[in-house]
Amino acid sequence: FLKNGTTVGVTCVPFSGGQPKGGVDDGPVEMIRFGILDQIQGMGYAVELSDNMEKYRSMRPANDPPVDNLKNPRYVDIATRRVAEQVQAHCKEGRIALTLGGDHSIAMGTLVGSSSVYGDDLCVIWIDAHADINTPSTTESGNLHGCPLSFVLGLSEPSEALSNAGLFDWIKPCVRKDRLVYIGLRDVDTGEKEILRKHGIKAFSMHDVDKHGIGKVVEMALDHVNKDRLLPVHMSFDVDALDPTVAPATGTPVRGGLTFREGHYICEAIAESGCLVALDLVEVNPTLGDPESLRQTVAVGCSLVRCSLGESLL
Ligand code: Z70
Ligand code: MN
Ligand code: MN
Ligand code: MN
Repeated sequence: FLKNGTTVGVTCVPFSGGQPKGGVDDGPVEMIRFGILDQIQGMGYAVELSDNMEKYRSMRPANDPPVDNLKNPRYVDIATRRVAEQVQAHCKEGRIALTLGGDHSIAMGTLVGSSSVYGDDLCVIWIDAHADINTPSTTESGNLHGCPLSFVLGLSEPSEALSNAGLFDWIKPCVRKDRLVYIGLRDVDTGEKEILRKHGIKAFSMHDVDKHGIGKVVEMALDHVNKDRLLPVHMSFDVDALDPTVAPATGTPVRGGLTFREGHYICEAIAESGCLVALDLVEVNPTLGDPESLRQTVAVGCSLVRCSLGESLL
């Protein structure tokens, strides 16, 4: 696992348009304030930061009514398109693309960006309490952070309304459904369960973590998408995968999540595989809860990033 000579390409996305709660747009700046960039450099990596993160805030259109029940569709479209460009630029240069969110809708952009460079080989490991695979027709909330995977997998034909508005037409199916695997699920919508079943998408829920232990689950997850450990891996880590006692400052905490060690174990095992090419760390919301919850959640987010980059490997 070579750190010297490897560059981490960091994209900060202060964006909350994929869900209703403000504050998640302050996730990146809080992680930077906590020292994440210096910490990565201290591990022996070079750090290259995408320019002008504040531009994301100014991209919100003045008028953005729902399309097909989807909320803030124009804002999510334009912001995630920029994320895709920034992540693509890092991957093209052979950097590990680290994206700090922001809500999970930004993964539409990160996955379009990484897959544009790694193509069909790309494996996606999605760590989350939620499946985030609603289509524009199955979503009940209309929040796009619950939908990114359906777009990149190409699970639904673009509706007439979305096509007419010219939205998300730049997202082509770019992730293979047999190269996607979940860990941590425990709050999956009925429509999403049908989608997972219909498409045979592999998911390890908290039940599986209890049953097999995290070591076995991560091994089975990697075996499913990346048997020989030779393919590039994009890990998308939603902090709400962790138990709310571990990561309280997030928009939709769900009880019964990953422990501190289980979350870190996943990151360490991915680092150990040597396959990581892209990492998203999303849904840290520093405005939810008391100052100690905030500090704890930001700290754990930074710690997961460092472990994914190999900090705890001897
Ligand atoms: C629900 C929806 C979701 C995160 C909530 C919830 C999705 N399935 N994702 N919090 N991070 O609205 O589609
Ligand atoms: Mn999520
Ligand atoms: Mn989630
Ligand atoms: Mn368009």
